[in-house]
Amino acid sequence: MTGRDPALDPIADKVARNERLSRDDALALFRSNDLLTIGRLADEANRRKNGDRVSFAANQHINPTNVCVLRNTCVFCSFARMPREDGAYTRTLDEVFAEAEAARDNPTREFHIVGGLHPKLRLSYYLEMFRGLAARHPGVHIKALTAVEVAHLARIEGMSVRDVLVAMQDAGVTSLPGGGAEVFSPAARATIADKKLSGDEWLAVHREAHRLGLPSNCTMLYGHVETMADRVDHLLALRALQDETNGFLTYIPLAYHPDHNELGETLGRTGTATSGFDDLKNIAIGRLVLDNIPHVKSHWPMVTPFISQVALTFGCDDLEGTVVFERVYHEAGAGTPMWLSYDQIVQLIRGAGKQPVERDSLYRVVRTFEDWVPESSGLAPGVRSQGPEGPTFSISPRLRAQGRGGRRLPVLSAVDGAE
Ligand code: V47
Repeated sequence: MTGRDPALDPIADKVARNERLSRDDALALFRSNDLLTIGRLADEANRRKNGDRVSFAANQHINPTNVCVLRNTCVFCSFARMPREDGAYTRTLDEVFAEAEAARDNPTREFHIVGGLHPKLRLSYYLEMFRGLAARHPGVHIKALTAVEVAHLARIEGMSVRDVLVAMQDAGVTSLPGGGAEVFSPAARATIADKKLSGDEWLAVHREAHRLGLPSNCTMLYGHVETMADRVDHLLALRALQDETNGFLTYIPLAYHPDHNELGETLGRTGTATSGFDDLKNIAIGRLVLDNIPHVKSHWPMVTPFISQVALTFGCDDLEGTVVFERVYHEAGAGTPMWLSYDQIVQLIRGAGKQPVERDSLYRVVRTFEDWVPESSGLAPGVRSQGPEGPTFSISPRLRAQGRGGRRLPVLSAVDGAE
């Protein structure tokens, strides 16, 4: 239905009383098209936690390799390559350190490091990378390795997940990114992420990290083959772990991009994107259901800076940062910029009538902007007007979406991802 949805009335009462929403409430929200009510309720819940503040980090994404043992089976990803496939790359440590030089003499506070599951790169490569980055950029947090990368390293090293996390922490990692949390339901996973971590395994890595005092982010990939019930169960699993550990900092809904991957071709969705309507719903419902996670982040490279700006009145209080060069979604067809300048982000937040707050990886305040006037150049001191250039900062998308020679992808018949 469209227009005002009476099914949301009891949920509005619960939000007003600051009461936890049930599974049925969450389903009713996903099934409703009353976007303005959903957004208003999420805005109410967000204001209670975060007021008018909207945070962002000046960050730089680094993807050390795109070679991935899941290239043939993880059918929604466009980033992975076989070792000898066109476009495959693995950076030497010196190349990573050279790329990280883009963080010098500007406000960068976070390296966001994720990549493929390389069959041969050992834990020592990553530990040396973290130590080298920490020594060269002592003011920059290292947010590194998704749960699936941590589990892969544990497997090839014959170590426990806990010991890998302890080694990462000793080498300077201060938090974990939220990726690799593909919808947890076995049915969706059978289609999109054969052989990848199960939901329970993903949660177990984050549980272990939280116990060690390493906070992390959590995500949900949406807009592919998942059902509304899958979305709800995914959010409830994140909420349950947060009740147990309180280690999640922020929740980030990840909008599926269908270009140059097998799933996108099979679904006939190449060249499309999730709808702005669904992007805003996912932000808002995430805010409403995840009542125990302090922040909800909108990832502008996936949903556009415009939707991210609107999301700030739909329950979102955190924006992905400067990024400096985004590969994962741009390989999958995202038409957004590869980076935004610090000033563009501040202006985006101000343009929504909110108070920008620059934060570090752990959500500690770095800077507020009460007296801030953009320089005549439009840029704050130390902020580049251009993104970095050179071969490291360019992308050539895959030539072949398919990883598996001619086998048919078991796409579910009961797809209500777009309902
Ligand atoms: O794990 C892969 C997703 C994730 C596609 O913690 C795709 O602050 C959409 O971890 N379409 C990696 N999504 C990114 C990630 C992340 C991103 C932003 C912020 C944070 C954070 C973490 O990207 C993967 C996977 O879930 N992904 N392929 C695709 N075609």
